[in-house]
Amino acid sequence: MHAWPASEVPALPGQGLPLRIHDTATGTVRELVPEGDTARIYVCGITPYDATHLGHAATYNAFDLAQRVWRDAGYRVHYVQNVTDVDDPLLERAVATGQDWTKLAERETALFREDMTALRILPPAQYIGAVESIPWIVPLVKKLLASGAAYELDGDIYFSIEADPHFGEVSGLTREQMLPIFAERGGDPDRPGKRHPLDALLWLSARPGEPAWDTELGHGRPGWHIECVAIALEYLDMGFDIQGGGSDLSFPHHEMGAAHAQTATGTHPFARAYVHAGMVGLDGHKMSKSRGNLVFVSALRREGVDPVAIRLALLSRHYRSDWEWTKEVLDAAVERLARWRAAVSRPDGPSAEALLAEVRAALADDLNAPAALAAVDRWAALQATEGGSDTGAPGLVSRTVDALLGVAL
Ligand code: 5CA
Ligand code: ZN
Repeated sequence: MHAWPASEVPALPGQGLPLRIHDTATGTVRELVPEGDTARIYVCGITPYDATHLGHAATYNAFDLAQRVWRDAGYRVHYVQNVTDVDDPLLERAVATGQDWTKLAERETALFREDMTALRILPPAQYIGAVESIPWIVPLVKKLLASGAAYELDGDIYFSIEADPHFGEVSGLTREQMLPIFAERGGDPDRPGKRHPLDALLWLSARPGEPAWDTELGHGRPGWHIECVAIALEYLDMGFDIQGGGSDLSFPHHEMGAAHAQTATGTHPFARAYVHAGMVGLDGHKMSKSRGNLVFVSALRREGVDPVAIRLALLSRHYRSDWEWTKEVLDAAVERLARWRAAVSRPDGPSAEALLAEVRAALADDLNAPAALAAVDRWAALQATEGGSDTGAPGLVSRTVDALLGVAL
């Protein structure tokens, strides 16, 4: 399916720094140098049964920063994202609201594209639906079956976690710690007949009233984890740089995905780093479609909130921390945006070369956006109090925040 239009990224003088980023698998922040001239990144996309909320937006904002840092450091970026356009929550919502599941998915995906465009999140080169990926999923599952890493249970097909000696390395969880999380996040640990309670579905045989496809695996639909594996392998291959998403995906989704891919290809690792954004909450709970405590990007836009201010609000929190969306967070961003716009609207100002270096250093250091905002705040304060005579400075500040933070002044 098609992605969304890219906003232009202005060129900056000099070159950015190598990206250091936190990898969940090692628990460390380390330099991640792409092999060759292209960084490869896969970020898990939405399940389109409801509109984009600020938690989703915060996660895509984080990976957008990684993309911008790499581009500034002289790399091309090959970015791939999926849309889980067939899965339990989508089908359940369609039934509950009496809608056609394809129409629901199409409508919410279209809204997501609009939100991403408004927030100036750079689009993926390939934006691929689960349904589109079925032709790549089938041979992968066949391969896993042939090697004994997958098995049938009443027409469904499961992945055997024991097939991957690296299983557990992404999340670092013990089997005991995994079990309750697996049950909470779509797994079925108690189903009788499984070889191991943590084994995950690769393929579901057709359920009454649910969509299904005729394939060599039978009449059915794909499981969730294998969808992202098939898409990532199709476009990025093994050993790509970043597998990204929110921290709720580290287990089981990214753990299972890595295990499926490593077992199917016989190589390791699936991704060189597993990068996870913190959870955005509202009223003391993680924002989630199932809980319903949501603030939608589209609703804020409809209320007339400048999307640039929404983006600045997201940038004001470090991507790895869990944080609460409040009116104060948005108000502070609106105020900051006005301050910055006033500062760059003057014909001259204090030199901005140091600011560019500071923003580059902050973002290269595990995408520290709050530190980057603080650096711009300092320049704006100096502009307001002392001003300066550098006629190139306001333009350079505008280009810096545009190229590196996606903020249009
Ligand atoms: N389609 C799958 C991934 S393959 C999925 O998790 N979809 S989702 O719509 O539930 O979430 C889309 C992305 O937003 C995921 O990366 C998820 O980790 C992230 N996300 C969901 N809720 C939040 C939240 N409250 N805060 C931050 N990120 C979130
Ligand atoms: Zn995914």
